[in-house]
Amino acid sequence: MELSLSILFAMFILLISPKTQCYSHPLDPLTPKEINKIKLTIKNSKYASFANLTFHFLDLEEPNKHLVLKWLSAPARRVDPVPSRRAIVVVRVNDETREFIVNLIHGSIVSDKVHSGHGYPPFTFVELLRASRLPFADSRFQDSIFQRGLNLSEVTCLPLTTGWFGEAAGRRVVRVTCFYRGGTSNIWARPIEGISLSIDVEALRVIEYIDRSKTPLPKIEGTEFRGRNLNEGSCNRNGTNVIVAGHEVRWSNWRFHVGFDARAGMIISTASIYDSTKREFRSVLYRGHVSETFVPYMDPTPDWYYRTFMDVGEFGFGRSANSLVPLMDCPKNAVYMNGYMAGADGEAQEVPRAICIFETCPGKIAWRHTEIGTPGKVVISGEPEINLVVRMVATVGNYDYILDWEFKKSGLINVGVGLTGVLEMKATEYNKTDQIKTKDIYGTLVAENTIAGNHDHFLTYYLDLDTDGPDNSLVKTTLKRVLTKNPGDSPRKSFWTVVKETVEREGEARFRVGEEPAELLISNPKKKTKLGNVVSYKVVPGRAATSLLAGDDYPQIRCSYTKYQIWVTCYNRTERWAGGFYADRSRGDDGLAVWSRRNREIVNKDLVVWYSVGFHHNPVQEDFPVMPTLYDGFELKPTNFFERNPLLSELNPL
Ligand SMILES: *[C@@H]1O[C@H](CO)[C@@H](O)[C@H](O)[C@H]1NC(C)=O
Ligand SMILES: *[C@@H]1O[C@H](CO)[C@@H](O)[C@H](O)[C@H]1NC(C)=O
Ligand SMILES: *[C@@H]1O[C@H](CO)[C@@H](O)[C@H](O)[C@H]1NC(C)=O
Ligand SMILES: *[C@@H]1O[C@H](CO)[C@@H](O)[C@H](O)[C@H]1NC(C)=O
Ligand SMILES: CC(=O)N[C@H]1CO[C@H](CO)[C@@H](O)[C@@H]1O
Ligand SMILES: [Cu+2]
Repeated sequence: MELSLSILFAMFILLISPKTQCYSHPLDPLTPKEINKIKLTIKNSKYASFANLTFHFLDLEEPNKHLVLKWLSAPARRVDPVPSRRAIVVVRVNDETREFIVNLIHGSIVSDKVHSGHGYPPFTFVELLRASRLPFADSRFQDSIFQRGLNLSEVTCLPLTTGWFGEAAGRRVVRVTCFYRGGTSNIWARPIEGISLSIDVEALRVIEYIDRSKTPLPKIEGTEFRGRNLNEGSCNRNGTNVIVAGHEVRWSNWRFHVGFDARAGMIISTASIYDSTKREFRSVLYRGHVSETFVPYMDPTPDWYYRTFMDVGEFGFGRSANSLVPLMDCPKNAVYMNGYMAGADGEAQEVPRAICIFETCPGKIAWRHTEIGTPGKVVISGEPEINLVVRMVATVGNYDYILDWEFKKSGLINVGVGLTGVLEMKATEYNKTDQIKTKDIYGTLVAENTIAGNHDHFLTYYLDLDTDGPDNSLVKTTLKRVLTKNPGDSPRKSFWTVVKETVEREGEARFRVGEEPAELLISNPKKKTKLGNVVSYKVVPGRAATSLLAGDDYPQIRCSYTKYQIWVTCYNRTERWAGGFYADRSRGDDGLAVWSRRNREIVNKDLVVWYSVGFHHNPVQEDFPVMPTLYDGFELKPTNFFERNPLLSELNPL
């Protein structure tokens, strides 16, 4: 009796499980089980016989936003099935790029089409690994190394993407450049200058071999950067104030979802903040993540001109995510989240501790006041800042990008980028600047025989802000100087006033930071405070940096959006990757600048803000052999969103 009951029970579970299968959030990233199911769905399709099918992109298809918002607002959302669960998959098969949509509930292919436009999907690690090994089997390369008196076993070769420079025909090619370790762990410091190989990653063939010069190898002394001890983070709070349930995070007055995928890396979704006056959560950000990066080097010479990387689209920030090191990358109170993605074979891969979440006490004052105006009394009140940080670190070749989302109880979100790691370096005959005979060395002599090249970094964020609801307008508030007209009226000759203007179309919604004294608000025209001010969030920019390249320079054609730091467009589920979906060898016919050119109306619409954190990097000697972290970022700041300072309110919404 007992036995048969339990068997019945087990059958019951089996029967009901497909139907009641539910996820804790519709934007949850794909699970390893789902990734493997997708792999099987495609491997069992008519492509079963193609042994060389490789997976290049595999991500949750973003569900329709209105369904997600409906699901979120339903009281029974923990048990309701999610609206849909579909994946976008891009493979290379039979010399073609194929795009699939896979229905995860039914395990079926919903659509299957060939990508016929320009550009290619990201490279897989397997392809890059194979390409970087290929030179070692090439006798010309062996000779070049031998002639330089170097040992082949001490050489490391690394594949670089090649960009696009007007060629008509396309091919999936990487350029391989090599370095001499000879005992150092800082391989980037000892480039074997002058050797350049172009490799067709699909045919796995060297299609061009050049050995140009015998520039000396930079010496090993001073290149090592290991040996520092780990220091504990200074903030010793024990993290019990953070609640992480699945991918959802609750902390203080904030609630948001943290996702991960191979391309964007960390993704913040459905962030809302509790308003203790209204006694409800109010939406702030529907989705935010790094959308593309652009890193052009400023060296036009043959082995360097093509270095114009788009790391997110060509490799992927998630694919480059580190397993964070406790106490070095994150303080001891951090909680961790794993990341999952598909390998080249479609099989699920885990990145343990891809994201960390921790409370931090930055030693700043959140607010304070000393009041001596009350007779016989001194009133002092205030509180220290305690914030919540969500972090990941992507290492793309030589560079390490630290990506932080810092949430504050005041409603402010600080999005920070830290650049560290090792510079991209070039060997030279010069040991001192006074030996330099050429007009330009395209960088700085950072060590003997070593030039670190000038370059830019642009990290473009996708920010689907939903200020108190999806329908928003972009309001530009400009500070205008007013001259007092009648000399008799006031001893003052001038003052400034605020002129507000709603931006009507995408064509006018692109801005350079610092060009004029203006602030950009994402306002909800239907929501006002009790006093009548329009509920808004402000985009507070960081340092000003736009691309200085000529508009018709090929890398600039591919990343033309970097001419402006801030863009606002209409929300469109498919418009997420600023440099275009197929970034490798792209030609600028997809992406932010193209979408904006449609000049859609943006008044009282669902809007997306694109913000590029930019750095012009002229390296200095302190950046050698490893760079002290360089920080920048921007803020999203509540602006007449609350009735008053939210720090004074009762916080606990739970
Ligand atoms: C190459 O290896 C040999 C044997 O280990 C060593 O003696 C020699 O110094 C190496 N040459 C260079 C340039 O590192
Ligand atoms: C965390 O810190 C609080 C206050 O210092 C303490 O009461 C609590 O026991 C600590 N919890 C853990 C898990 O260490
Ligand atoms: C640069 O230094 C190397 C040794 O590090 C030496 O062999 C070479 O002669 C020097 N070059 C010049 C131009 O001084
Ligand atoms: C959404 O974006 C895609 C790609 O840019 C475009 O083809 C489509 O027309 C857009 N849809 C709307 C409603 O604008
Ligand atoms: C079945 C098939 O085409 N296999 C090929 C896949 O690619 C590798 C590397 O190019 C070849 O060695 C296999 O023969
Ligand atoms: Cu740099």
